[in-house]
Amino acid sequence: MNHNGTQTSGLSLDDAILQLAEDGFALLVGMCDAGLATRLLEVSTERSRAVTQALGTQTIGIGSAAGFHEIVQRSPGRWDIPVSPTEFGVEHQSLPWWPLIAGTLGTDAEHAFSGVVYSDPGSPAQFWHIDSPHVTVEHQRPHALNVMVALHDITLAMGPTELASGSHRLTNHLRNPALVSDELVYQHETTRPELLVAGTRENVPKRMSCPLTAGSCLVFDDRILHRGLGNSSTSRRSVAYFSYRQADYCENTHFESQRSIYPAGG
Ligand SMILES: O=C(O)CCC(=O)C(=O)O
Repeated sequence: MNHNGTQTSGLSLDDAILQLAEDGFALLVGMCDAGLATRLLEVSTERSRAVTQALGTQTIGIGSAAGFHEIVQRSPGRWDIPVSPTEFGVEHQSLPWWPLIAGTLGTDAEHAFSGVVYSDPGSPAQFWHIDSPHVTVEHQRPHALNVMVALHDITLAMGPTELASGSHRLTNHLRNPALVSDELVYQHETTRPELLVAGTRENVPKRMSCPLTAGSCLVFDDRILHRGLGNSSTSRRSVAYFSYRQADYCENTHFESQRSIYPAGG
């Protein structure tokens, strides 16, 4: 995976586990068959239709605390709609990426969140961010992993997810006093790969993004610096996500809303 848009070919499970530890992400080309990708897209499209209809003219800000249980605007024009595995009609331990999750987080890893993130045509790139902070000064194996599934072919113009390779080792605010945990987790304009190595001799982590074919998956460590790129195409860009955590990890910075789009008792 690189700036020129070349996808890595299939990886063995052992190689994917190693790459995830080393680079903080693994690209699994063609991981989902067409039937699974179609099902995830159909459920996502119908859920998004129902939720945006129920949202109606209610205002919604940016970020999970300003959103609703059913929908969060992650950045302007980028929508996150939770959908459970049951609602998707899947059993999460039977999904094709489960061996990689179990091999990294342990066989007792738990499903944390799932849903769809889609970006509207014309939506801008996000600010760089991580999904959860490091919890110890020493580098540990991941406590949470995200799987992003391309629900259709995603061109560079549609804005795939961009990652800063290896940055999961550099986002530790407990180790680097120049980093502010909240500014890493809650998209902040000054957060970018260069910040992680400012004042050190370390190389700036390389920015990685590539077009994705339908059913391909990007699996990444929750602590890696990443962002959704802008959508300069004329089509919606949709990815399903499945997030997993170690059995004893329960911090939640993903969904902090206290309200529903549906009227109480409705
Ligand atoms: O849309 C994407 O590609 C990534 C979204 C994301 O990282 C987020 O909303 O936190």
